[in-house]
Amino acid sequence: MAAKKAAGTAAPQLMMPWSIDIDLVDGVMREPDRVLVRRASDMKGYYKDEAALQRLIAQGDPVHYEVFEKHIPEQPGQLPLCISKLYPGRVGEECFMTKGHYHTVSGTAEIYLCIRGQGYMVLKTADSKCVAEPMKRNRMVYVPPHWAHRSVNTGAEPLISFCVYPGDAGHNYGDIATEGFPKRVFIRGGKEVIE
Ligand code: PAN
Ligand code: ZN
Repeated sequence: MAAKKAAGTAAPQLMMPWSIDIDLVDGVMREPDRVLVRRASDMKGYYKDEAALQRLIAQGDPVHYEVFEKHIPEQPGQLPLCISKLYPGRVGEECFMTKGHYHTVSGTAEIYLCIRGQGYMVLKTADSKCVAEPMKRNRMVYVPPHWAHRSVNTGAEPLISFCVYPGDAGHNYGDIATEGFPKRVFIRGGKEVIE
């Protein structure tokens, strides 16, 4: 017997299954619905050497990273996914990095599967525990609940990851913009320095 619907109540919209091509060698999502682009000028206040960042902006304001996304509703039960592509480069001696964020629903985790490049995922808690997990092709970083996370590119090619997180996670950039991360990643004399 068909269930009775209350008068005037619309049936919830059923999402249809779908699929896309993701090139796991080059780290390219074929048909993104949205591409978020962050340039040097979007990164004011994030790097240690603000004067070096200003010079970079004046010299052409290069793209720091791009995020390729499918449209997936930000609702509990959904699994938004993206390709995060962080370009190589330095601001002074500091390696290009993403802004980093906690999730708005802080108790939500995330999976980062690194497809290309090399670098670190720098993670921190509100009480300033800080860990740098290496990222390289075929390495998966598990971001547990309550850890802010930022990727850092120490190499010469883009650092590309496939990311999946809960639909209700959200992005809280404000707290990291205020707190910063206790550790930064530099290249000095050809060597990686985390301090
Ligand atoms: C990723 C990040 C992406 C860009 O999809 O959003 O790498 O980094 P920022 O958001 O810190 O600028 C993710 O962690 N989503 O939750
Ligand atoms: Zn995240």
